[in-house]
Amino acid sequence: MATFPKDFLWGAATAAYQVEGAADVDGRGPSIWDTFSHAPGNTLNGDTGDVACDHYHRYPEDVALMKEIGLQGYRFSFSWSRLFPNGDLIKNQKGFDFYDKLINEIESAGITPLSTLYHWDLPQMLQDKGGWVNRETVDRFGEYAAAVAQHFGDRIKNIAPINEPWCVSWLGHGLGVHAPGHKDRKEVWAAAHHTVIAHATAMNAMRAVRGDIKIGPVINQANYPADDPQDEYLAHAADLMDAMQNRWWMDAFMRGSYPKVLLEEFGDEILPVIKDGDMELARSKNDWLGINFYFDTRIGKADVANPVQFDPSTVLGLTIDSTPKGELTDMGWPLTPHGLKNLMVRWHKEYGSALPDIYITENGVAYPDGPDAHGQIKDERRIKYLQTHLSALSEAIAEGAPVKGYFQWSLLDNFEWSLGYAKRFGIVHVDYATQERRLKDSAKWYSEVIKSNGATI
Ligand code: GBH
Repeated sequence: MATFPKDFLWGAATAAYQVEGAADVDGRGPSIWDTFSHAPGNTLNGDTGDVACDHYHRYPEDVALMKEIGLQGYRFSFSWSRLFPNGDLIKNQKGFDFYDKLINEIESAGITPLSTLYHWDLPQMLQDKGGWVNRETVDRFGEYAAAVAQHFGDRIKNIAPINEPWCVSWLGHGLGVHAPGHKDRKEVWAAAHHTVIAHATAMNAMRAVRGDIKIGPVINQANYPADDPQDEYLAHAADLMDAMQNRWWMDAFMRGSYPKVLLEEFGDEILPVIKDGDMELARSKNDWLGINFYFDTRIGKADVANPVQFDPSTVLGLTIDSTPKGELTDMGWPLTPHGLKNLMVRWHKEYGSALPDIYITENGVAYPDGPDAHGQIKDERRIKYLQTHLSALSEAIAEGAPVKGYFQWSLLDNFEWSLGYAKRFGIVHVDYATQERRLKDSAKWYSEVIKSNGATI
């Protein structure tokens, strides 16, 4: 039976561009995702976040749903260009009004808000000056962070500066599947380093404003098991993949260094973007650590018929096969719940008492299930996914991993980036034609989990 600590925090998460809509309403400025999704060929069916779940107008109903489910925590992100349309310090008052109302609604429902400053929607004006490849963006981000802490810090006590900096760097600048859609490994290293420095800069800026905000990074992590660990090429490929996705961020934040294997192989590309003093700045005493987990990626020999389409290993110059095996989700991702346990146990062993409290800030799955003739949404496979991952998590906790909370991704079906509205991660179904919300069976199941603090898993 699964057991969780007494004060474990049960929540769900969303992100601004994926749910808010109202892209052109009340003075919001354009972000790189507006530009990217509106350019032909970048998203499935040309979908954009213009309307999304219209959460900007429907937030009272959405907070009521959170309350009905019994969520204790809610992780959302601020849209930078709704608060500061140009990415400078000229405020958009109506943007501040929106988040004031949202936060007050969340708090009156008795729910703890946890917020992200940057979930991929850079103000377009900053992209026009080079975006995350330009070091100046770090300074703008620090100013933005301080302004948010100043205004919302009396009510928001948990802030993650950047969501999944790996995705910002690799998917945005290496694979080109996310905004700004570039494919250039040199840009990847610059963005990867600048997001590390931006994290620390934002942390220091917020702490200078208020001492009572708890700050942590949110890192997407995965294991990269080699099919044959004795095979030198595969073992090396697995090591590189682990270094670029997990250790780049963990080493930077925990130790103030980058993985040796990356510096050895790509030092001529990486070192030019690192300035004196950067690595001391990078090593930041985080109050907590957010980890997003979806699945592990196997590392195999490349001589197969169906290599996966968007493979980050190619950006490193590797030729491997990582075609997932076994049952797949609607994203084509494998089911690897034990991977979540492995990661937690790994960090616990590696860092011991230096490891801050961990929150699983995202975990969830896409399946297409919609309402049947009676309006019921029987998403049994999602329940199974959540159940197996939460069981794995409880095993890690039993082994001593300091995991203090879990945020399911996502509260609502929403704009799944390049895949638009085709993929549904919600425990609440959204009918995009009518904007009608309906609890899926998984939401009802999750309610019971929360009520029993995990005993019904
Ligand atoms: C999260 O990203 C996002 O934070 C969230 O906004 C999003 O809606 C959610 O997941 C669901 O996708 O296949 O080569 O890209 C998760 C991103 C997905 C990034 C798996 C790494 C594997 C490597 N991660 N991906 S690749």
